[in-house]
Amino acid sequence: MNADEDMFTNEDTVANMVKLRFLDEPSILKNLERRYEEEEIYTLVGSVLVSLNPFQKLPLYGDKILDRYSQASPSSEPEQPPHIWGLAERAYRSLLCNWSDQSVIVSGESGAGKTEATRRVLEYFMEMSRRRGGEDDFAAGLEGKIMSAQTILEAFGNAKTIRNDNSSRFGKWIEVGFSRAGQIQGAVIHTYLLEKSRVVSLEPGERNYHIFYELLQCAEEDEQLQGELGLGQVASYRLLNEGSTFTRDDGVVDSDEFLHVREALAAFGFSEEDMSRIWKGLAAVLCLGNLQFEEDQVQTSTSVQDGSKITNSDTLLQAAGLLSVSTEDLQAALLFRTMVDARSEVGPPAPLASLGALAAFRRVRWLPPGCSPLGAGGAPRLCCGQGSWEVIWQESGRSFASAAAVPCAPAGLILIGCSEEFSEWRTTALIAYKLHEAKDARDALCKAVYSNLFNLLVARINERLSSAGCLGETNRTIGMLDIFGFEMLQTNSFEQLCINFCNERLHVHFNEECFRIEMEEYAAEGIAMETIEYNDNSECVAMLERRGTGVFALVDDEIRTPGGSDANLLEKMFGEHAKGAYLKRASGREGANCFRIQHFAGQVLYKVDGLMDKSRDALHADLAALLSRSENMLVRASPQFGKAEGAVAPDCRGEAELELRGAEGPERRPSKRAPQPQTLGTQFCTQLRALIQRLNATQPHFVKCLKPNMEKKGGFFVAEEILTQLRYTGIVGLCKIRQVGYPARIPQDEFRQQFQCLCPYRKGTSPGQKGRTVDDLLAALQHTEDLSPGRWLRGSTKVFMKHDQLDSLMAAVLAVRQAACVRLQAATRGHA
Ligand code: AD9
Ligand code: MG
Repeated sequence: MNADEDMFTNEDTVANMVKLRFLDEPSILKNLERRYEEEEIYTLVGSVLVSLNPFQKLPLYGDKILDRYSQASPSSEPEQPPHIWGLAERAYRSLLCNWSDQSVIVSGESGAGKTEATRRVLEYFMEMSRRRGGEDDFAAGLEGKIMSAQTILEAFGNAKTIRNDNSSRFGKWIEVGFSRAGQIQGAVIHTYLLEKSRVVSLEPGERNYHIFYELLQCAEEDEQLQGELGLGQVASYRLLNEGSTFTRDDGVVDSDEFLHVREALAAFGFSEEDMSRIWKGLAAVLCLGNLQFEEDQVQTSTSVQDGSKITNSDTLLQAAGLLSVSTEDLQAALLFRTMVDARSEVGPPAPLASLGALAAFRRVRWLPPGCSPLGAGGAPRLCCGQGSWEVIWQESGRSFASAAAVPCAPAGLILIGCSEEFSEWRTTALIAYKLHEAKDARDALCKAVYSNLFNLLVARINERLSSAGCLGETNRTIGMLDIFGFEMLQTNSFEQLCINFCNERLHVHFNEECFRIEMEEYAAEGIAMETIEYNDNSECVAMLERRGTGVFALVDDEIRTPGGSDANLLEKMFGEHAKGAYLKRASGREGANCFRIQHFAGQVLYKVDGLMDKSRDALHADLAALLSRSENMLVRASPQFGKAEGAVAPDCRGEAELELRGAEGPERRPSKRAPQPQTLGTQFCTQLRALIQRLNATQPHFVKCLKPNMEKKGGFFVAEEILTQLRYTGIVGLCKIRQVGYPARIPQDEFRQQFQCLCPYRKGTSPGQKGRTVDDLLAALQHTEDLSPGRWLRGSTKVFMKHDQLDSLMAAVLAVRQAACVRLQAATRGHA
């Protein structure tokens, strides 16, 4: 009976599942379940670490345990039980020994333990850095700051959901730079797709972002803060009470956490004043969320329209105060939008008077000193750019753009595409928002303020964590990816499409690493292996991301199409992809507005409604302009912080294009006009491509987190739940390829050195004799039955073996050495 069989029949467990004799689903499940019962939450499949959430504190992470992993030599490593720190050590050692970039890729569903695992890995690197750091204050400061960054990101980017009390509502990739001495030199954090919709709507049992509750709980006991912000009870805010859940169940006290956030912000150089601006921004969001509207007939300078009005003017006043904008401006931006009327034909009014009036209206200098509107070069022109209006003028036959953008759209006449004679004019009109539009504008403003704040915090964190060149040529990096797991909800929309696309793409990367590379290695060694079937999902990824015809490209295309609609988009998708295997029409029962995608992890039904709006992620120019006029610099946050999220993207592309047509090749001084806003879908695809490119340039270390039960209960293992996750995380497939394959690979020279002691030499030859080939040795080892048929293969440069074959050879070597030792001792005694 071999060792594995022994383990299996003794109802023992194996720490590395490739050693299981039967690698079928029941055996994998049983192994994991038994280990879970024994509080062994970590198990390996080859080098991939499987981590089961214990939902309880286990004595797995003390200093002594860390020492065990940090001091383990590569040869003693297999004796250490699998552990997240074992994986961290492998990445760290690889970085230092091979001097190459590494990545730790953590995946799993919500609440499976990804963020905890990432935290442990970071903790390990920081400890290693500290141990090698001596008196280096800079590095010591960085280590503390990396932890502070986690505190800030979790407060602003995590929330209680049904599935996890501390659910990360954004994806993150943290890249840490190390010196040759193994010390941390800096870090950069990239964030992906903060869930903005949470700011304005909550499911039952869920909370908004932690920071709101932390702030409110602290303000209750802090008179000064209360006085500044004038906050009420948690339950009095619509944005917080929709989920009817106000507390966390995981024992974390919101007011304590607030103090940690303050300390962490201070560590990143936020002054008391800055913090006060942040709290005001948050209080403003809460206040805005409480604004109430009702239908109303409204009068503009040109017409009477069906619009709406705000019914709680005291809240409006408070919100404007907290946002540091004028009450009139806020009210106007929430009730009206300015529209350029492309069809109007208005004759040229007196140019000087009109331009002068516009300038006065906006109280900004819209021409640079010394340049008059009617200067020798020609006349100025107003253009709609990213949330603001700018002036283009000509001087000596050359075009220039204004250095300072004019921050608001004037209601009235706008001069566009003008020639020297001022012959082209368009009018703008104020359009009143209908009731639901006004509510949408309010919610859009809440989301924009919050996501701007989040992006700004990430930007500041990165500014302080990364020093020049910290991730550059002289250092190497370890990146850690903690990203949202696959989602299959009752109603799936744009967010799920992005999340599932991301998982689909990462699964391709995992497949490539584990399967294709494995097969390629056999091929390169001239070994014919039976093709191993695996769930290759790269076609599904191509269908989603292909330029021009991919699902995301079709969404963009429909957004750009005048009169584009959800229904048209659906037809475009079916026209392009329904003949393939991955996108199908939903059945009539499921709804005509739905489509299905066959993801690697299962079929998901998506609703097309709102897909375009969510990807467009537009904040109307008037609202963007309102924020840009705030006196609170954190609310005013530059759109550049919004790049990742497309935060301030004016809904005026058509108008901007129209108006820019006349501005041929203006030379910018400096250029202030931002490029055309990208859709959120395109931004995400670009980000993901960059991430994959980065991952491809690293040596990966995978952690697959599993959630043993949905009740978040300690010690409770639900086999069906685990089985589903085993399938879609690719663990079952991975086990199979490992079992079919030959995981131990030893270069031939090394093999000869290691194992030639096992073979008797022919008379007249010496052990070191060069003439002995690996084939001679292999033949001899077969003869002595140290090598068993079917447990090994000879490649062109390596010898491939099953794990049990390697184990038995190693055991034989050990026995030979021990025997030699005994002989030596006996001989020494004989001499004496
Ligand atoms: V989400 O996709 O962000 O919603 P994660 O990140 O996968 O999710 P998280 O790491 O937040 O899950 O873990 C959820 C909870 O499980 C934690 O708050 C802990 O209470 C618990 N957990 C996870 N891992 C461990 C562990 N190794 N030991 C003890 C753990 N508790
Ligand atoms: Mg998380």
